[in-house]
Amino acid sequence: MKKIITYGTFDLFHKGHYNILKRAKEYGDYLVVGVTGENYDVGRGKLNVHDSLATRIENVQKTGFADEIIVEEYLGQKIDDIIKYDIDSFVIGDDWVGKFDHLSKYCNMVYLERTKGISSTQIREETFDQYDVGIVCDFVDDNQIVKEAKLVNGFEVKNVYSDDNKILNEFKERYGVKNTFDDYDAMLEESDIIYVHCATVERFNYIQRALKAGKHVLYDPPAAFSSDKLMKLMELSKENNVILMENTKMVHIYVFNQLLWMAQGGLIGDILSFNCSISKNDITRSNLFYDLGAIALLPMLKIMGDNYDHFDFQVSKDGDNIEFASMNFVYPKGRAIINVGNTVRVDNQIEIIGTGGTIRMRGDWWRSKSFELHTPGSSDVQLFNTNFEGNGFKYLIRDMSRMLSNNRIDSKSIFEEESLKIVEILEYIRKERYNND
Ligand code: C2G
Repeated sequence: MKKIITYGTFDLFHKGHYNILKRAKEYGDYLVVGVTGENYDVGRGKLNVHDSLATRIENVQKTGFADEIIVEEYLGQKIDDIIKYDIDSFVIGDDWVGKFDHLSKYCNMVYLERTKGISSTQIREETFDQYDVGIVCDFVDDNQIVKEAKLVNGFEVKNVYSDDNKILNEFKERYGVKNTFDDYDAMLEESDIIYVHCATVERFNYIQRALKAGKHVLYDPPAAFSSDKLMKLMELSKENNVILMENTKMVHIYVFNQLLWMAQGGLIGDILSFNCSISKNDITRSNLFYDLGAIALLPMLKIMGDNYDHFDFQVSKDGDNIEFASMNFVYPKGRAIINVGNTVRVDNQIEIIGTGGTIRMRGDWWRSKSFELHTPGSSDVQLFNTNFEGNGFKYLIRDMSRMLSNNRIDSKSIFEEESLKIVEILEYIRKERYNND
């Protein structure tokens, strides 16, 4: 009996998929079809898959060509499958030609001609709503959203606004964005979603105008220096029935949810200490302390909650610039220390010490792919990780895209209470600092 295997995502099942399965079956006597699992797709950066795994399997099954359907769950599984199912030939479309030649050590490799004129990508473009994103930006670096948005169904960063023409030209050249605007209202008209990615003091105004124009907004936190202003923006988003979402990539990355699960689920016992450090040396960005502080306070509030008894802080300044700040939160049963360095460098790290273990996230933890779990009495360090390229922006956009397709503006991806608390803390520091000046 000649056994054949083929693989695919089989999203939005179409004639091309049908044809390849038919020909794969005709190639032998017994056909095994591997359908990609959701984690596997996410890991290989394919975030635009629409149908659930169950639907995709069902569609393959309905063709009647598959004798056995399996789920492809990890990189390298193809080799294990060929051996396990005693496969004679591996069949796949010629869009993959040459890519699987290394498998010819294990079985016969067959690339069949792809059906022309149809693809899942094309169906997605025709079927789903398209969202044009416009960026408000006053610096050219750090705009990975342009690349990452392309990986999510229907999202494209098409427009950029700045009041500085030099920035507009450089931006267009570097990221290949279609339209540049020096008139914000004109960009609002041409965009469905606005990403406010500019100096802290300017954000409130741009966000407010976008919400009033009925546009969805993504913004770098903090949106403002006062919780009253943030509340006003939240109300405005509800009145206009549009999304107001913070750019906090971390909470959209899979590995952070694993960490939360462990910490909140008591898997490291009672939490005694939460330490978080963040630094970035960029004197060109004024108020960087508030931006970094906002990023660092979110994991603290998520893990420790907001029921601290009191907090205090110390800042070290160079002129108007906060070069280093240390915030100290005393909780009923533990303590959290947040160190933020601007021109003073601190090692980026999160360390959570519990009665039953310690969790450590090293390096740029806000876009981290891994964390370590140290358990008392064991010299083994368990590593939890996830694989992705880029800085994780695509996961945030994917969550936003889900909210849009489910017609929800009040998703669990939006952390209103935490955002307000963070602005309150930063506002307090800002006021105290000025009072003491
Ligand atoms: N295909 C085809 N004609 C098309 C479109 C797709 O013959 N017009 C074939 C592909 O060549 C592939 C199969 O249909 O053999 C499944 O395609 P996808 O669902 O796009 O799968 P893909 O994401 O390419 O995954 O491990 C996963 C596999 O490597 C392939």
